[in-house]
Amino acid sequence: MRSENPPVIRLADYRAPDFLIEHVALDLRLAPAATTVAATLTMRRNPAGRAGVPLELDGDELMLVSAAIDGSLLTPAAYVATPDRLVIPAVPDGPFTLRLETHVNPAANTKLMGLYRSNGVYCTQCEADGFRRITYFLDRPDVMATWRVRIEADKAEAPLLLSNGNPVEAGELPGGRHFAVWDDPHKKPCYLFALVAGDLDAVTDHHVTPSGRRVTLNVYVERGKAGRAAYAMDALKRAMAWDETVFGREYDLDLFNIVAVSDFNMGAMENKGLNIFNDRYILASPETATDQDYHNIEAIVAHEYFHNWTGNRITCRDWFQLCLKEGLTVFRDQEFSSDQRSRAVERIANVQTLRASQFVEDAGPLAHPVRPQTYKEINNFYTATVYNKGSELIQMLRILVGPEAFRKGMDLYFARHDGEAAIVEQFIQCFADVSGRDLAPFMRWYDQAGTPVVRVTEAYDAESGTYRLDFRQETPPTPGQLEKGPQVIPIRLGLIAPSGGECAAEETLILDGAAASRVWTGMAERPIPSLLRGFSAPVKLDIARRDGDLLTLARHDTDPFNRWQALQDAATDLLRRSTAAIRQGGEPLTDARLAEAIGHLVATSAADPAFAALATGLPSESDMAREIGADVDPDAIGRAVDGLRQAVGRAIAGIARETYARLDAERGFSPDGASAGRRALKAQLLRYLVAADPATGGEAARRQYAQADNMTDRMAALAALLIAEPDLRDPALEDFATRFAEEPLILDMWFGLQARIGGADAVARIRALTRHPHFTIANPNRVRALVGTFANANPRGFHAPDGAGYRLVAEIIAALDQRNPQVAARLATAFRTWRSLEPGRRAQAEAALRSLAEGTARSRDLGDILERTLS
Ligand code: B3K
Ligand code: ZN
Repeated sequence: MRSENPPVIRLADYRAPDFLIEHVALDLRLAPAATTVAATLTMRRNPAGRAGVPLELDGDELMLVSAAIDGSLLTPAAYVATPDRLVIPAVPDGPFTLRLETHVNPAANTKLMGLYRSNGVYCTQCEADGFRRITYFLDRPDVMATWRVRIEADKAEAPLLLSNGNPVEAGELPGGRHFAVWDDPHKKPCYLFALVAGDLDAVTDHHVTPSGRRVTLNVYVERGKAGRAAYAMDALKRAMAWDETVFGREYDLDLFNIVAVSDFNMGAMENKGLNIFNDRYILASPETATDQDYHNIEAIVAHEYFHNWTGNRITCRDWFQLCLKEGLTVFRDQEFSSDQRSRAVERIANVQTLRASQFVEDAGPLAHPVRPQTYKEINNFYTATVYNKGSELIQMLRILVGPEAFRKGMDLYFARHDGEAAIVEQFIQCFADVSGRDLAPFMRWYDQAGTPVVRVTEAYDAESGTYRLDFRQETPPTPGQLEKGPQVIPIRLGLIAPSGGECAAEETLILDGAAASRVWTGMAERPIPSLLRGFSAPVKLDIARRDGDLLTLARHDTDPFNRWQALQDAATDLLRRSTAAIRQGGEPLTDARLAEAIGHLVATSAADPAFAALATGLPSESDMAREIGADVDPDAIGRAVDGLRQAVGRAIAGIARETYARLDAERGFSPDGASAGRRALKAQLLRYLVAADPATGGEAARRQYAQADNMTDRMAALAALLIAEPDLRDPALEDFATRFAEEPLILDMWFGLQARIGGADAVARIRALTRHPHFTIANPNRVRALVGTFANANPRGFHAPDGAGYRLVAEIIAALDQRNPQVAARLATAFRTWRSLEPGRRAQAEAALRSLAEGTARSRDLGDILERTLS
C-alpha cells in the first residue's frame, strides 16, 4: 500500500529520457513463489537527455539480488536499491550493459500487475507501469528496445512457454525443467512485454497477408475450452483482412498469439504478438454466451489486433498521449464492427455508451480532457473520455477533412512515425499536411474537458419563405478548467417536411466560433430540422421542439440515427415531466402518441429488427438521471420509467404479442448481427409484455427461459423475469445457478442478474450474495458482476435513501483495495454522480465517501479517485 501523497505528474514537465535502452535480454526462471529475473540491458546515455546525471530506474515492490555493469558486479556502495527505485550514480559515458537480478513472487501478486498467476497459469500485465514489478527499468513508453526473452519452467506445470515475437529456440533441462527463447525484432516499450507459461489448449489457424506472409494464429484457452475459441479466431481473421483493405495495414510477424486468462483487471492487452485477454472476451458458444458477448469478443479481438499499428508500431511518447493509441484504436474497432454489422445500429449503440459513461464523467468531479495535463495515477486515466470521446474526435476529424484525405493522413502517419513514440500534435499534423486545412483550432478538443452544449433556435417567416437556424455553443466549467473556448463542431443536418421528405440537401455546418447561422429560402412550409445527424460531434443539443415535431422525425427522418434520437428525445421529455409530477405526489405520465409511434416501429420492424430493438427501447433510469442532472431522485425516476413501460406495453400489447410469437418461432443460432437483431427485438418485446401484464407476460418469459436453445434468449427471459413476480423469477434463477454451477463466466451472469433486482431488500440481497460460496473478491470479473452491476446498473438499490447501498459498496471497495487497488479504484467511480443527487442521498453518499477516504492505508489508485471525487 502506498499511502503517501503521491506527486502530480505534468505533461508540461516532459523531458526526454537521460538514458536509452537499446536491447533487453531477459532470463526468467519461473517458480510460483520465487521467480528469478535476470535482465541484461544494453544502454547508453541519451544525447538528448541531461549529461552526467545518475542512472535512475523504476521499480515497484522489487527485491534486488545483484547488479553488474559490463560484467563487473557492483558493490552495495555503488548503488541505492529500494523496492521502487534503483539509483546508480556512476555509470560509463559510453555504451554499457547493465545486468540486474531480481526476485519476484507471482503467487502473491494479487494486484494482477506485473507477473502473476491466474488459475495456475503464469501471465503478465505491464501497461501502464507493471513492468517495473518484474525488474528495475526505465518504465516509460518512449524508451523502446529490441527484446530477447528466455523462459524456464517446470515442464509438467507449464508445457507452453510464450513471449513476444518469434520463437527461436527451445529445449529440455534436467529436473523436469524446460526452456524457450523468444525474439522480438520490433522495437517496443516495456509496457508491451508479455509472458505466458502454463498448460493450455489451443485452436490454430493461419492467415496469408497480401504480401504473402503466412501468419500462424493461435488462441490459447483453459483446458477443455477450445471449442469456445472458434468465434474469437474467426473475428481475428476478419479483423486482419479488414485492416489490410481499409487501412492498408499488414501484420508483421510470422506468429500471432492470443491467450485467455480468467483473472484480469480489464478487457485485454495488446502486447506485441502475444495479446492477453480476460477470457470473458474470448470464450463463446451459443449455449454459454449472449449476442452482446459475441459482439464484445469481435470488437475487442479486433481492437487489440489493430493496436499492432496504432499503439505498438507507433506508440505514445508519454502517458498523457494515451488517446493517441486508444481513441484511435477504438475508432478503428468501431469502424470494423460497423462494416461487419449494421452501421446505424453500431452508431446508436456507441452513442448510448458514450453518453452513459463519458457524458457522465464529463459532467462530474472526474472530468478531464481527452489529453489530460496532469495525473497522479495513470491507471485511473483509462477512461471513457480517453477511449470513447477520443474515438469521437477521430470521427470528427474524418468529417472535417473528408474520407479520402482521412485515409491519406493515416497513411502519412504510418509512414512518418513508424517505429516512434509520438504525440497527438504529430498525428494531427499529418491530416493538416494532406488536407491543407488549419487544424490548430481542432486541438482544443484534446485539451479542453467538458461536453459542449449547442443551443439552436429556429425562425420561420411564411411570407418570404425563409427559414433560419441560429447556433450557439457553450462548454460548462469542469474541475480546474473554469474558462472554456469554442470548439470546432461539425453539425450534419437536413430539413424534413412535416409530411415527410427532405426539403433541403444534407449539409455539414461547421460551428467553430461562439455562434453561427444558416438561412434557407423558398420554404413553402416550416421545415423540421434534423440536427447532428449520425451524432456528428460529441455535444449536447438544446432545441425547443414544437409539439409533434419529434414524432414526425421519428417516422420520417432519412437519417436512421436521428429517427432513433427523435423517439428518445420524445420519451426523455415525457419522463422528465413524469418524474417531476411523481415528486409532487402525482402519478406517472404517459402519452398515447408516443406509444403509437413505438407500436408503429414494432409493426414495421421486419425490415430492420436490430434498429427496431433499439428504437423501441425507452431511456434507462441512468439515462434519465443523467438528463435530469441535478437534484436527482432515483426512486421517482424509476417509477416514471416503470409507469411508461407498463403503459406502452399495454398500448402495443397486440402487435407486440404477434411479433414476439413470430420471432420466437425461429430456431437455430447464428451470431451475426441480423440474427442478433431479431433476438434483441424479441427481448425488447418480452420486457414490454411482462411490464404490461406480469402474469401472462411472466409466463411467456418463463416459457422462453425453459425452451431457450441459446444464452441470449435465456438471459433475455431472466432479465424480463426480474420485473415479474418473485415466484416466477426465483425458481428460474435457481435453475440457472444449478445448471451452470461449473461455469465461472455464467455464474458471473447469475450474480449480475441478481445485482439488478430492485426493491427494498436489494442491499440485503447483495450483502448475502457477498457471502455466497461462489463469491470472491480475488476475481475481478466476479467483483464487477456483483458489485459493479449493483453500483452502476441498479439505481434504486445503490441509491437506497438510507445510504445502505453506498455503505455496502464502500465497505467492499475498502476490502478490495488491500488486494487489487486498480479494480477498487474503478469501482469507486460509481460515486462520481454523488453531487447531482437530491440532498438526502447526497449527504449519505458523501458520508460513505468520506469514511472511505479517511480509512487507513488506502492505495494511490483509490486515494486519487476519492480525492478528485470529493473535491
Ligand atoms: N491497452 C490496454 C489497457 C491497459 C490498461 C492499463 N491499466 C487495453 C486496450 O485498451 O487495448
Ligand atoms: Zn486499446
